[in-house]
Amino acid sequence: MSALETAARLITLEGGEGAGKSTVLSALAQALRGHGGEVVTTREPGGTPLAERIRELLLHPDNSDPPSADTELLLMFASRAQHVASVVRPALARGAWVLSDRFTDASHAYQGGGRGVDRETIAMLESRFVGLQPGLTLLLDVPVAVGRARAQGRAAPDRIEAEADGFFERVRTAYRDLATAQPERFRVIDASQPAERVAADAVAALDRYLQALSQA
Ligand code: Z5A
Repeated sequence: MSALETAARLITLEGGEGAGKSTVLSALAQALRGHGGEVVTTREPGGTPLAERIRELLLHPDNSDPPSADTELLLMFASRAQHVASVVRPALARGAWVLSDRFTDASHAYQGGGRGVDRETIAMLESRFVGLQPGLTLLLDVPVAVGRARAQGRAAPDRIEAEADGFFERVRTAYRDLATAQPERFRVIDASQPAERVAADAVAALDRYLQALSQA
């Protein structure tokens, strides 16, 4: 991890299913725009036309030939490599803020925690094909049952959403372990609160981060 460059203007949102990332993202984007400058909102897997096509492969519910854990990991990183090269790095280079709904921490949590891929393999891919980490990561933490109940209104679960509760419990544990290991980068938000409260806590954490940056 130490070989990664920290990009202060890269801010990421993480959390389990139904944590409310999409809901919070717009509040954060609005707050960031209030501070001036360009704000690029994006997501993973996806964020470019090619990466969005890889996303479709990853999430397609047809399980007749499901990807192995390694294939899933490599597709996540193929999508991310394209996203970093085409969107994230160019935006950072022109001085924009980049606000991403998920980034590499999701691979540590889902492919590492959820699927059991070893940490060293993921760290190697991160170091080789990403090379940077966010200055701030907001982890929207919610009990699995609460998040899954929120997401239940959807027409049909995608391939990963169709996983059992045990998978999502491992994902949640992995995310919390990442946050504990890197307290300088992570802020954990209690996402079991009402949506307005979650958004307000996220915006307050962002404001504190911006304040600290301006004094650095
Ligand atoms: N994945 C991976 O495995 N490895 C990787 O490296 C990456 C991703 C990058 C797609 O990601 C999948 O890819 C995801 C992880 C995996 N699989 N799963 N599960 P995604 O981020 O696009 O998909 P998602 O996690 O399934 O998103 P989501 O369920 O839509 O989560 P969300 O954006 O956090 O939730 P939301 O859309 O804002 O809210 C969901 C519903 O809850 C909605 O009806 C809201 O109105 C409601 N909501 C939101 N907040 C609240 C509160 N506070 N109270 C009550 N109701 C709320």
